[in-house]
Amino acid sequence: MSTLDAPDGDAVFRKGMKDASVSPLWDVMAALVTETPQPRAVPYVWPYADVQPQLIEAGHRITAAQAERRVLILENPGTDGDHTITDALYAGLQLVLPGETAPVHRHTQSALRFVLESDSAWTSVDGEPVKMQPFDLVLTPSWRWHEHGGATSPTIWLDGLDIPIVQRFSAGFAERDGNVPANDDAVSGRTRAAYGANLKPARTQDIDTETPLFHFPYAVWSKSLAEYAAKVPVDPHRGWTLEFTNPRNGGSVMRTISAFVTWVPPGMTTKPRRQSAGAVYAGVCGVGTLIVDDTPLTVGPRDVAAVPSWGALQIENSSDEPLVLFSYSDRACHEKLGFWKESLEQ
Ligand code: GTQ
Repeated sequence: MSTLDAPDGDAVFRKGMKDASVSPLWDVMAALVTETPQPRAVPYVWPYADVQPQLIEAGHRITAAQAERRVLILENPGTDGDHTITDALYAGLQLVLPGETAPVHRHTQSALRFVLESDSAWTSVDGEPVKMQPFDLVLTPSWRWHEHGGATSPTIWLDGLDIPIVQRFSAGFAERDGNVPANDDAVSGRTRAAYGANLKPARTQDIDTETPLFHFPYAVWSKSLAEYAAKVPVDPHRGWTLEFTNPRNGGSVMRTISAFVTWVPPGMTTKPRRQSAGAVYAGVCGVGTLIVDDTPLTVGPRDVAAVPSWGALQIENSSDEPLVLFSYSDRACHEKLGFWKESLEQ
């Protein structure tokens, strides 16, 4: 008599499998190999007016030095407190107060900062400081030493990191000691002078493919985006969207994270667009609605929203001023791994 013929055969078989650390694919096949992405993350918005006071309260309770980074993580309600805003990305709001320095460290994880409030704060990358102005994009690519300081008023930015991706690969390393190698080249403005005008230093071939530019000032990107909007017909699915690029290869701004700015004119609602990448949006100016499948997310300046993989996204600007949004996504990974898909609907 085979095990399956025994009265309790199935239970015995299942216990045997469990004891042998195997499991039947047929129980989970449909959940593992889905016809379309089934993200755990849900469409969601974090209004700045709700989160900013909690961050200021955190400022009364813990110093930047104690916390290492004083950050409130934006936890997607669908991902069960596992510190993700989409299935593969992390987001947080970081506060630096006058007189504080968030101590120098480096890690495998790539980080971007989208500045929400700042007068005079700086971030330094491998010792080179850049001043952070509202709506500037500042990058800390993988394994670069970085610290933050110089605030003269409470300074707040959106942190976007690939923490869940690095975690899934168990590929994370970090160094926290202060043994930062002296970088004699680290003069403020050096990188912009070298790479900021589609030029680069004439010397041996770059072996590093990571972006050398790590500061994309609002004053520069907003001017380009406005001129683009004035000269090119609007894309029905994307509004006017420009991607930040790595000047070394024209690709995504960091290896794992893509970043964009979007302009939607008054009165426009974009046609539904799905993409396999999960995205995070932050409002810059105007007020609009991200409609994700049937969920409306109202986004004004400094509000942050999650648009999970394969959600049908429409961006509606019912106000009478332009709606400008910053976004970042894991599209860079999808493209490199051959995963990326997009569906433009009517
Ligand atoms: O500023 O280096 O939100 O290392 C999470 C991890 C910020 C940072 C975060 C980090 C940082």
